[in-house]
Amino acid sequence: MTNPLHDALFAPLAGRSDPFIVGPDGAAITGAEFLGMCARAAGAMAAAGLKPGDRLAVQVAKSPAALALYGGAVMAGVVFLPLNTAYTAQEVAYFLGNSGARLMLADGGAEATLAPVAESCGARLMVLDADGSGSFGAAMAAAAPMATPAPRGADDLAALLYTSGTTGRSKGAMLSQRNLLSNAEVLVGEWRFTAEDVLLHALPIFHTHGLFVATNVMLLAGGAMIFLPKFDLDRVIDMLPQATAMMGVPTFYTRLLDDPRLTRERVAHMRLFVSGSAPLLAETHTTWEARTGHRILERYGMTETNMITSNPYDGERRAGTVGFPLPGVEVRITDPESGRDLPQGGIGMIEVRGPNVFRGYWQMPEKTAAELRADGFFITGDLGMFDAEGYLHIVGRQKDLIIAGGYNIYPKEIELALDAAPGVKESAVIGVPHPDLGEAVLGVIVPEDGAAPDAAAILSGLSASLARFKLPRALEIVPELPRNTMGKVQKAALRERFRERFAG
Ligand code: MCA
Ligand code: AMP
Repeated sequence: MTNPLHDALFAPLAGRSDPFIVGPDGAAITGAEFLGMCARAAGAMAAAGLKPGDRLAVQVAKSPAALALYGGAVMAGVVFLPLNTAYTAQEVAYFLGNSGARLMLADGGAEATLAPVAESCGARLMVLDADGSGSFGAAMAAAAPMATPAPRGADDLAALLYTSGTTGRSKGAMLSQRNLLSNAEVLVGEWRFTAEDVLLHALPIFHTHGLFVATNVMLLAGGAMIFLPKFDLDRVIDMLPQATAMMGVPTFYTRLLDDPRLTRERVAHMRLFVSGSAPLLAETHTTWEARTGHRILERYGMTETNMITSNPYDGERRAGTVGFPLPGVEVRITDPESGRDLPQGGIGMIEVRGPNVFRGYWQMPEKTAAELRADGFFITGDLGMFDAEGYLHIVGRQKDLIIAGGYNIYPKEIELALDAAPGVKESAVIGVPHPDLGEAVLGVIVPEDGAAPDAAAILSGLSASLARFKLPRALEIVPELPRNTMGKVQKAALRERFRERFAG
């Protein structure tokens, strides 16, 4: 037995004396050096007692050393569980408890806060800072590099990525080696990535987009990455002339468009701009083309499915659509009530099947059964339709979800916290248009009789338990929530009423 993900993505680094990762300061790490870092990370994981199949939770700042943890986990056969660095200790406690992770790696600055959380969940806590220091950094330096990767099969788990749910409880999406590798292979081909490419990487590496789509594609293609700690407009503008491709969320593109330094000359040699994770406005697409001469390639994906559809590399990239199903991926549109296939042009539930589709939710068989049909199709919760030329249009979401700057925010979780706040009788949380983030979170609260809730105090109370990006950008106080005859809150009416709340 081999280890397919290691063999396809990481093993080829051994022969590379050219840069694989270039930092913002120009410091380069060759492919072979990066592989060495991965092998030492794998060695340190084994030395810490991790066995194949164990979960490793990681909440560390983006850095080459942090990325090497992913490679190390693949090599050691350990299931990689990356966490948003914005998550609070309370949120982390849920992920550790639910996943049963044996080891958690954190930034030094978070050690004191996370130590009791890790202890109560039975996980060991070690530190890896962005410069490679900390107790795990020391363990990596001391470890014997893992010489032979742990044997793994295509169906073995490579990663556990938590995605929130409509009930407010996060679910761990189990991603196998096959899920990740099949998608990387398809994307390299569809988007024509080669060893000549240099990807400007400014996405976080705790989500599918930055971790798997961007990194796996570059590993498989044998190219290089300019690796920025985060999306920093000045740095991105500076680095664009050295890259051939960039992958981003729509906010990257709107922020760049707002800057006069984005010119046709600056991106003249770029080969490809990819957008995903949230809807790219058709207006952004056309304005980008007018300013730069490039047509952004929009694609569609999900944590549970990796990438599903893509606009074509050759051929028309149609604004406002997410293109065609990727090779090997089946997409059907069904009636949300009956589950029956709809004829072409009908608007319904987007369902997906293929080697890219995950293996279910970690220890949640009922939730898996509710979203993954017996015939293998996954129910995305997105509503869409195919046009006459076969382009998929996403027209809405059946799931109650807000996407702000590419981060998913589930209203239920915030409503539960708001409902528990002093002076609040009930609440509704909605997403409304936002010029920078696409959508932003707005809380609508009904006060208890005679109460005058203090919005600032409520929001500061919420920040103890919820990551900052989930916090409502504003709270609106209303005497009552609009409800239909069944008593269900009419969020569409609220969204309409407050649609200008963050305008311009
Ligand atoms: C930061 N903040 C946010 C967001 N990001 N609030 C709402 N939504 C956000 N996305 C808040 C911070 O908490 C902070 O609040 C303030 O904004 C500024 O923080 P800062 O770190 O400076 O933020 P930024 O640099 O402006 O970040 C915005 C960003 C970033 C560049 C758009 O969010 C980003 O990189 N997003 C990419 C997300 C992504 O990779 N998604 C892929 C998911 P305060 O001022 O109160 O402290 S994978 C996926 O969806 C599927 C699979 C797919 O198809 O790809
Ligand atoms: P996540 O759960 O973080 O993986 O987010 C997946 C969701 O992001 C999908 O179900 C879609 O609602 C949304 N999404 C991803 N790409 C696009 C896109 N190009 N256009 C519209 N929505 C998108």
